[in-house]
Amino acid sequence: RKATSSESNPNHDFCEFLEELSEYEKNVSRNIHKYNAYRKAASVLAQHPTRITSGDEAKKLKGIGEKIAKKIDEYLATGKLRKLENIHSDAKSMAINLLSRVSGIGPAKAQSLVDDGIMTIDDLKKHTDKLTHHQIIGLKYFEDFEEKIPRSEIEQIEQVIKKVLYNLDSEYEVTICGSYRRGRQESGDIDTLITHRDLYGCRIDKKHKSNMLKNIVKVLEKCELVKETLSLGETKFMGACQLKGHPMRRLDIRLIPHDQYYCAVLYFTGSNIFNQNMRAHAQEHGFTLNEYSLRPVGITGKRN
Ligand code: DCP
Ligand code: MG
Ligand code: MN
Repeated sequence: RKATSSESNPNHDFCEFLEELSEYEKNVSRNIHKYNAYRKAASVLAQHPTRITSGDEAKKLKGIGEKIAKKIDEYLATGKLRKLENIHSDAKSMAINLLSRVSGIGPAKAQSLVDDGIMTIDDLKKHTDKLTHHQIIGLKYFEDFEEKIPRSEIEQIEQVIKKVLYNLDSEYEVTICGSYRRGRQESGDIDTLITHRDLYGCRIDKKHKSNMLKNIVKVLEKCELVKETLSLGETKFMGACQLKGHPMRRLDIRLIPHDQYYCAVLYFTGSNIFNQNMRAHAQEHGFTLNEYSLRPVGITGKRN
């Protein structure tokens, strides 16, 4: 699970309810401001070295205001939150949360399915006519995709991808980013970045580029690593891969121009909150940082 819910975090129970509230705001209320506020508070508490013993103490931390402080007091006094209790008893919001866990189903789609009376995964299996190809595959491997991927398995997959690609062309470069590159023992998916020396910003010949990722996917299918395609464009592949005897795993591949590669590696390594902080830090020094480049403010970055 998330770093904030780890046992070594003395405030993990607060973090857990804040994360649950943030998921509720994102998926049910669709209030992105509250979602961000709860996530920020959870991240601040996760980094706090000692157990918080009152709302007032929590309020001294940056990112925790009156409302969250009150929730901490309520939780400390009663061991639960009325708001969460109400959420739990709300079957519709439960169903939206459940259906949003299917790869390809976002909160709006989940809402419309629930409005049509679809409340469970089994219901959904009877209504695949309402789903896109991505969503159908997400449903087919619902249980597999929920399982975390052990680091050792990603290491094996990394070896396969590197062997196959370097064999195809020694000028490819491959980096697995995301939580794996942050050193986590388990990951939700495999975030693969690939570049090639010929793939250089605006100079890239369009035809060459448009076939490159499709060819990569083709060879990864041929070696029986890639088993499903959710979506495939010129620069982005979303799909599923599987090692013999293991669950199906979510695999993302992005093809990146060589001159943008290291900013992309940085961005796709995350975490999300680290990226936000790093962008703010760059801004304070008069730079704009994004997934394409790091530049003095006022000069645009994306070129292709
Ligand atoms: N990212 C980001 N902002 C987003 C989406 C992604 O900054 N809105 C970056 C940071 C993430 C990275 O991309 O760490 C990969 O995204 P994932 O959703 O795959 O997240 P993680 O790899 O960090 O976690 P998980 O183990 O759940 O895949
Ligand atoms: Mg990931
Ligand atoms: Mn990912």
